[in-house]
Amino acid sequence: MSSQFPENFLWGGAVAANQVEGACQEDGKGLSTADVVKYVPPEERKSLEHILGMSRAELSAAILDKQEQKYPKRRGIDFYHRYKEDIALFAEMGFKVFRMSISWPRIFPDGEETEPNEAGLRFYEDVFNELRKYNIEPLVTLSHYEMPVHLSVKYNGWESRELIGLFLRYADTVLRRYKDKVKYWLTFNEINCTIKFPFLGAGVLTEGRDNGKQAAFQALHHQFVASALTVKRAREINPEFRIGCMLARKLVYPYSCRPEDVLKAQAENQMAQFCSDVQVRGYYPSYIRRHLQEYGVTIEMEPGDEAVLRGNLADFLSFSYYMSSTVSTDESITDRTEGNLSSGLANPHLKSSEWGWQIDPIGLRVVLKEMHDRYQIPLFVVENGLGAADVREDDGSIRDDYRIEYLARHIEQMAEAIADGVELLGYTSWGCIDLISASTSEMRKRYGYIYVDQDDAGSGTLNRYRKKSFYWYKKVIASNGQQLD
Ligand code: BGP
Repeated sequence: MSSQFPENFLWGGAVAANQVEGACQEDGKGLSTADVVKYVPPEERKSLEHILGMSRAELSAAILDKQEQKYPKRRGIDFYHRYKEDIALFAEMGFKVFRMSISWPRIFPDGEETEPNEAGLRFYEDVFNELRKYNIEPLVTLSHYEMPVHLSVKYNGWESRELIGLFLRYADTVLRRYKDKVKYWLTFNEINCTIKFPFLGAGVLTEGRDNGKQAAFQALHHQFVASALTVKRAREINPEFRIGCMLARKLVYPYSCRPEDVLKAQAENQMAQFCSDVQVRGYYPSYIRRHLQEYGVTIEMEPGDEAVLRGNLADFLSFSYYMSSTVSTDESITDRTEGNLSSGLANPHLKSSEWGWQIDPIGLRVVLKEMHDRYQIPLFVVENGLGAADVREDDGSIRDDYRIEYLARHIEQMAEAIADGVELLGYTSWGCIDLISASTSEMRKRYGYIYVDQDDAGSGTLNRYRKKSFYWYKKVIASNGQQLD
């Protein structure tokens, strides 16, 4: 049977600067909003809001805190110094594409400088040159939860409109500097997460506000405008650029066929869809008005914002997909499930990962078909993976058969979606090398094809080891998605 995947399908893996680089303030880099997020031991993890929320007092203390080991994202996995070794391993698997992000404060430490930090620019130039050596295409996220923390302190992050101009200064600088080295760009990682986690997504503190959602949606609007203006600027710099928007695509099913459950699931799914509507269609969909009313939110727009959104649409739509969940209006159903920056009611038909994320490969096909039907533009799966507590055996092997099973089933469903008519550009599985978890800042939750010898406290040699899935993914890529088992 011939592969469903097109010959030029971009197989690869994904990371984010704040979860891998380390070198937190080396070579001129400024502190990012990721560098002030503390590790929270499992017994203290009340909720994601608790882990990812931030008060002014916590923020001020963290900025001054020199006890680096409390902040795992300050050390990452030392990719900053080991990127050549890591890229050689990606090349050994046969990667065609590598998704990474640029850390804004490595280029503009406080975010307000008029001149960029040359050492920061040089680092990413070296990384792109290393990727080019192996014909690996960079897929670069401009903002992946790592903005200059100074902008959060001074402006309350993206709630202030000043951020648009400052972001464009940063985006323009890197788009021009790397215009001959990078073709594929993403603006904001999981832009819809700003709604629920405004500090993570937009450096916004909502402490003491009677309506935190007002600040979150206003910040999101500024990000939409900045994203559209970045698309505009990019096309002026290099018409060959392909600029995508990026969503956390959380698929929510109705718990039952009761119409009330169907309606509730539709409303939940609309909150992700709203962000792709704005960036792919170019306007706020009418259904969002009722959601905003219910939140008591009034978005302030400047004259010209709507024209900017309408006139600068994304070239492709990328998204993260890990799991699905369900909702119900029946209060008696209490069995809950966790998820990627989300939670919901557990689906009795699905198994869960150790972290409680429900494994649903068919759900990936559902969202691919839904989004392709809605937008008729190319799609890109830029995050998908299984977080698990991998163990290195005495013989040095890491037998992550469970990850192979998870990935193989999801790749199978991508092939089905392509057969259903979906135009899919590529697949960068999340955490192609073990890294610091975004939500919990732990190392124990591993995603990689490559094991990194480091624990939650930062102890370990940082040595890299190939897992069983490393050799499996190499065969998947070599067979263009045909050899999955
Ligand atoms: C997404 C982020 C990634 C990645 C992923 C896995 O929200 O874009 O940075 O971390 O989630 O989540 P976690 O690391 O919390 O398991």
